[in-house]
Amino acid sequence: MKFLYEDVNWQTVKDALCVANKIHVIAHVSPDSDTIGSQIALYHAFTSKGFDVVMHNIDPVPRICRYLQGSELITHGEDFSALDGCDTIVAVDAGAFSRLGMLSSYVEGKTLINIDHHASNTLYGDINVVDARYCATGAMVYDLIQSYDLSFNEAMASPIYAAVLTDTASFRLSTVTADTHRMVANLLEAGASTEQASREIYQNFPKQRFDLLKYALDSLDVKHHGCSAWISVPYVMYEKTGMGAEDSEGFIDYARSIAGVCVAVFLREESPNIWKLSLRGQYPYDVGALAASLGGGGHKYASGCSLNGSLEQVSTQVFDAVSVCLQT
Ligand SMILES: [Mn+2]
Repeated sequence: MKFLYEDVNWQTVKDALCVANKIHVIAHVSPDSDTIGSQIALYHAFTSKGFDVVMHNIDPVPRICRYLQGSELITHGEDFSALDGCDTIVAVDAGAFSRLGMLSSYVEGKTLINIDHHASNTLYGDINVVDARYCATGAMVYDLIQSYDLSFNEAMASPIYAAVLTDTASFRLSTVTADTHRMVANLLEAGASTEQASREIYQNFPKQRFDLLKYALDSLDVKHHGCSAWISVPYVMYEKTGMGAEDSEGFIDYARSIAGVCVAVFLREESPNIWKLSLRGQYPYDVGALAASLGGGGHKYASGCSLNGSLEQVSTQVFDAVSVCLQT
């Protein structure tokens, strides 16, 4: 095996990168390990090709990614002025332009390359390589790096491993194939650190995260005769515990793991009356379509969107949408 997917055409991307003066690799807002891992792996690959590369995001690198070599080089914030010389932007794991958090004026006159595995991707780039067969954007980066005939080193392998590990919920999702495991074998041979990944990603939580989890589990409720499970955490709890969005990562898995549940719902109040809805579906229930009906997007069995209102208002709205989903 070489490529995960042989039929993906990386040539247009490579042609654009070849003529680039300076490349800006950007991750999505509220970054996760897939977007950051992809960003860092590309950074190392591009630098080894002799390209001039910078990494800049709107939001800071989450705690669980800070062990990755190169994460310290990622700058963040709304000020893009330091990126003046960049003429090519590579966006990783962002399903829509708005997910990058950058102004369209910044992009004007530059070549925007969109590399992503969300089925709902809006193809906002000048060049789009979007393929929902991939279990993670990190796996796409794996194929792109291979197309350069570069050999993987630890600096490239570890971030891709972290991306794939987390986006497959530790290799538990249906997106995982035999080739996924062959890729992981290659990454381990290249020096990807699995022990450090386990420790930093799954065994390094602040105690306050469990205060938040206790609250979340207290809110756990089943509806639709046991077919849907719900967890919600209001903004005030994030304030009280000092925790952020990344600290409730994985809470939805408790809802999903209940026997008989087909749709899991997690409502997180991002700021007063602004709720981030996360959804997980079980075959054949398409929560990607469900999220799209509420103005969001994502994958078939993992998706999300933003909703405004009180918990009661958004819950009613989501309840109705889940009812439709369960009937189809
Ligand atoms: Mn992803």
